[in-house]
Amino acid sequence: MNTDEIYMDRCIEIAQKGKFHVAPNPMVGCLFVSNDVIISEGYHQKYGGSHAEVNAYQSIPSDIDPKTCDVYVSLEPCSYHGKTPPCSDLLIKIKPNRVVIGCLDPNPKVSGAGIKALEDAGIHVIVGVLEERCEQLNKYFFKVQKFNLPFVTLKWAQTKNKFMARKSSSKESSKISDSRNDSYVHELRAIHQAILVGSNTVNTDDPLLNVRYSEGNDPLKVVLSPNLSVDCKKQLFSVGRTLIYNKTSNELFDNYQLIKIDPFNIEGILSDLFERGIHSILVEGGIQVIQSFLDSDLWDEAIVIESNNSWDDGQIAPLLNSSPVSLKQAYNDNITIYNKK
Ligand code: AOF
Ligand code: ZN
Repeated sequence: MNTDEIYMDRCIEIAQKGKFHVAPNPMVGCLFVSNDVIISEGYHQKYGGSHAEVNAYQSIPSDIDPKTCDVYVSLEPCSYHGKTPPCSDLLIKIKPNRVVIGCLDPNPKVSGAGIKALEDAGIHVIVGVLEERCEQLNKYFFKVQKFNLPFVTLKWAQTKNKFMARKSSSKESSKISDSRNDSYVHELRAIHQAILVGSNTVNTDDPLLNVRYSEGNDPLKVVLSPNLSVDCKKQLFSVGRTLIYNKTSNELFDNYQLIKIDPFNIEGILSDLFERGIHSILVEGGIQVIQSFLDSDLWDEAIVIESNNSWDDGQIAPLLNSSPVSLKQAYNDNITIYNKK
């Protein structure tokens, strides 16, 4: 890595400290560097709170002139008044030596306008340092800004011989993944704004779908139940809020809401969730629901947790025809991540 990349790598690292609190905003990290020394660091900590550039600027020691600094920031500085004022105005006021940017902000309200404002003010700007990693850091945000649809992560566990669930008549335990990976799964729940399952999963497993083994907030719960066969007495309905997508009814209850989608299809459901401000969804099953996302081609990433034990029979997991982008061993499981394309 060259010097600019080393500093950008640090921006990416500190940006991630905001991962449980900034959604649907992006995670952003920023450094002020002078004479090859990091003078201050800042990251976007909380949705609605000040941006990375402001936080970094505010921690510059009083004996340092920010004009002498190079500013590193993982996302193009914003150029419009949102919940906070434009970071490009702050940087123009400081007029640092250079501004080094990881990637463009895909938000149509910014999208190059932040860079233009800095350049028009005579600031030396460099764009595209560790660009792919900076974009990947905010893959949910990029998907939403470009396509007006939420980012969809499919997640399931399968045995070594590819069974994902027991036969419906079976009384045997259906737990597949190593319990030591529960914190990983719960972190996945916490970094998505919604968690989605089908009515069979609710009726059969009676899951809570909340975050218990990780830091972070509980996602909004979403149940697909085209014929309203879901049992609303199950425990997930006793806490938080749940949306039930179905073919026939719109109705509001204390803890859940029925939402009619006609014709009932994944695209209609995702558009409705997007309209409700949901930008990332973790699909946790079961087989039919995951298969319907695969069939409609409306998914972005699949995370498959494969245990090293086998079952005699069961229901076969979906088959993916994408190549894996990463594979890691975690306790007794292998976790493989696939991208749609
Ligand atoms: C930055 N630095 O740290 C972040 C940026 O409503 P606001 O004011 O919080 O603005 C949100 C938008 O600002 C968000 O959609 C994205 O375009 C940009 N995020 N920009 O310069 C930051 N988090
Ligand atoms: Zn900003």
